[in-house]
Amino acid sequence: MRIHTVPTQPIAGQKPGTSGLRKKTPVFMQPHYLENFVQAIFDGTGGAAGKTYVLGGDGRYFNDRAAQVILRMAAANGAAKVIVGRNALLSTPAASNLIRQRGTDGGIIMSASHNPGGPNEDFGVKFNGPNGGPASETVTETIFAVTKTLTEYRMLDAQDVDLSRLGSSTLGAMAIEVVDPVADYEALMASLFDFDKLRALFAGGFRMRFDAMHAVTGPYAKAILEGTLGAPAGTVVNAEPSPDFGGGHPDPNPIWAKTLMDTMYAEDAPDFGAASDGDGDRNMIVGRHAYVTPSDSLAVLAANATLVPAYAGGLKGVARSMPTSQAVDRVAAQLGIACYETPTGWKFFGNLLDAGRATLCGEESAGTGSDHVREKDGLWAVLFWLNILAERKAPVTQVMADHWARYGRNYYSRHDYEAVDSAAANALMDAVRAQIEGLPGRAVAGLTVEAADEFAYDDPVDGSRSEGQGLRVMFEGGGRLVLRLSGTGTEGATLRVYLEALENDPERMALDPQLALGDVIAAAEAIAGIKARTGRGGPDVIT
Ligand code: VG1
Ligand code: CO
Repeated sequence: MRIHTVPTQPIAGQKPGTSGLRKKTPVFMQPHYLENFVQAIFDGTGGAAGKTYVLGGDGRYFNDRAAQVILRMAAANGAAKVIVGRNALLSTPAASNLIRQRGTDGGIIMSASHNPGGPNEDFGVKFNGPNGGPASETVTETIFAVTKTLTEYRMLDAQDVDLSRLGSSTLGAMAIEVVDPVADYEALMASLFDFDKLRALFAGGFRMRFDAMHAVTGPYAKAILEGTLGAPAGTVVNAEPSPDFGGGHPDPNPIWAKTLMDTMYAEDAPDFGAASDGDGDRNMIVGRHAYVTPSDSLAVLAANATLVPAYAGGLKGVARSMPTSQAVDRVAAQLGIACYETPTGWKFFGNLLDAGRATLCGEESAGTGSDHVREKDGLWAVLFWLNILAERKAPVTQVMADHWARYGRNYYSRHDYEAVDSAAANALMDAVRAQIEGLPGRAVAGLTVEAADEFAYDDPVDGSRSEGQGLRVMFEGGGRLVLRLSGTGTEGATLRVYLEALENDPERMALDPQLALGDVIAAAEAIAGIKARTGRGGPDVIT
């Protein structure tokens, strides 16, 4: 088998966003596109020689082909070994776990997460470091810098590797081990949660629906919920991963998981509903007639953590991304533990988890996780909730009502304006940025601005600073408006408007969130002129 050195040229725009490099699939399939980026990953991290990696993806269109290319390139770059999920499948949290369990030098995850998949949809590649977490900003910037000067990449001349069979083989001088994608992950879950209690819960007639959205979590959820825990067959729906996610949008929110919402709000709704995204790191939690916002979910997990074996000794601290609601802050305050506020994206939690400063982390975008891996973890969050429900023997509505009665309620919603003209979106952000300094003290739509700034984060562990992480306006009384542009989209710009209002009146805990947020929504419009600047009548997605 020969190693070719293939001449190439830098390709513009290979700058990873919030979570890896994401582009339209045809862009990724262009000659040299994937190859350039993979070579930049190797070169930007000290070379692949002698290293061991984990490789897997969410099964979207081009996953299988990209895996073969990455394996041939790893071999040509002198990697010692690659551990691959069968059929090149691994959920993001399972990949993170394998990197850690096997002590590898990192891993490459092929996924565009919640973005749709298919020949004309999205593809993505992400590099995770030896701690199992997404590469830090510094590493990401180094990789990007390499893409701008690359002149060649290395490729082994070889046949495809059979990834459908478990076991060891070689590719040139490199070892390949094809592993069951579920086994190690399931063992990890069994070590964290009380599986006997969960089995007893299902044996007692507890009814659940898990919507895998035709994405990678299907096999995991089937094996664990229906297999090990004895939930009835049919509990997990849309469980077969498909290259285009059944033509859907594998984003677990009330819009894209509408069929699950309909089921959970029907007369004969099951006790508990959940969904996960393309690569299995996000989760949606719905009780019978009760959607739980991701921000509230994080707060509930923190408040009830000691009911779960893995966290029975208490939490070291919690962390949330800046736009995530402050519900978890109130829990942390009562528990007397630290609460960190980080920029959007899981890469910012890695240092806090590694340093033992935080145990639980979460994002408003339906990501929750803990120090068991270095990624957010959809099915883990679902099992966490089940463990809490099994202990408390109360429905989700009751758990939420108790929570709000004790901590108050942070009404919360995110309004997304998708595929907006990039220039218009940037102009909107510039216009708000220009007002920031003058906002404090001003009255807007019946609210008074207490403070306003552009969020910057100083990492308390390595001292690095990340600027330009979102514009925020804090109102008197605990309300908040945050504006930022998405870093995961592949078409135009996506404007995210995050809205929060704090309610402490026990009589006002069951309002429609959009109504409870009326003033903040009006203030957002008054400050940012969203309708006029985007040319849209309203948001495309409301979570
Ligand atoms: C979005 C979410 C962010 C999340 C990121 C990756 O980023 O807002 O919270 O970490 O996706 O999630 P952005 O830049 O589009 O707002 V996933 O499940 O795509 O790995
Ligand atoms: Co994801």
